[in-house]
Amino acid sequence: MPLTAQQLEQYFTEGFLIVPDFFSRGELQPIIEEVNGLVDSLANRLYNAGRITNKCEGEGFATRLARLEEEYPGAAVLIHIGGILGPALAKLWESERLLDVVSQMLGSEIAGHPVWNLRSKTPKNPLVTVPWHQDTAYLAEGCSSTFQPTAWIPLVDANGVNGTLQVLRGGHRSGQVFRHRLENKRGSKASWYLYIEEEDLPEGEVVTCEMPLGSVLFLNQLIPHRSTENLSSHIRWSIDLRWQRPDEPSGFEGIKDCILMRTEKDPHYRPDWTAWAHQNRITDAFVEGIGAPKDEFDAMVSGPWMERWQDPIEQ
Ligand SMILES: O=C(O)CCC(=O)C(=O)O
Repeated sequence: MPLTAQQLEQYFTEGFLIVPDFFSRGELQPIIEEVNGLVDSLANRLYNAGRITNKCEGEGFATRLARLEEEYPGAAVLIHIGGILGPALAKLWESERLLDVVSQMLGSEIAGHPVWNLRSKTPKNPLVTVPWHQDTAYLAEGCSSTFQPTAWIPLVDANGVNGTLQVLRGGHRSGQVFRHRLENKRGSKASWYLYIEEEDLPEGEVVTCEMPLGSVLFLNQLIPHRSTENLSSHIRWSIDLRWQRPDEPSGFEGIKDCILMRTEKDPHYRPDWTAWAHQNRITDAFVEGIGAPKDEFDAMVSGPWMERWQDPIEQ
């Protein structure tokens, strides 16, 4: 199901594109089961370590992690930073369906970018409400002109109530990286997110992306976007995946490499996920220097953007 010329044009001019019914529920089900396995494993590890007394086994995909979060604040962040790519998600990432669309954007040579996320947006949890940012700001300076399309894929119906994405229509067009600040400097919020002040955002219409299960939102690396608060009583699960041309700067050099996914040199080429899928970009790379988590249940995140956006005035 390639994009139409009109969809591609919309993606390039507006910086985003919503494609409804891109995946069937059945195609996403193996990922949902994989996520259930991750949550179960976390519950068991927290229980065995004496951090929780209730594994919340009676709850399902939509609620279990939220109950665990009540037992152990930070559980949702631990799922986010778990970092191990499961086989079902790897299969989706390298699927013909996605790569055919990405090749319409990037051409024949395609690599997966090391920044991917499984997001468990638990209800009324400010630590999973992501403020206005451009994805490129989280990478090293100098790679903002590397074209890095993202696919944001909800694993539930995502909407204005449970905290879907909002994008600033056409906000990528100037090619500029706007000034970002570290949110953990903004009072008491112990988050690792970057944010753009409203006054630093370009003019543009804010679009709230209504995303029924099965739809995919394609984003440009420069489009300002955010996710709103989850006001519902269930978890808004989603994944975000990124690609680029393999020979361009990734902004993640020295931390984790891109993984080649498609090349015209070998039409039968398939990525070998063995080592890559087990290299956790968040924890492994920061064991030295920037500050590794103190123990496996420490829910703090570090990354290269923390250095990049230090504000000298606030030191
Ligand atoms: O899923 C979310 O809540 C935020 C996603 C996001 O901002 C991103 O993928 O860059």
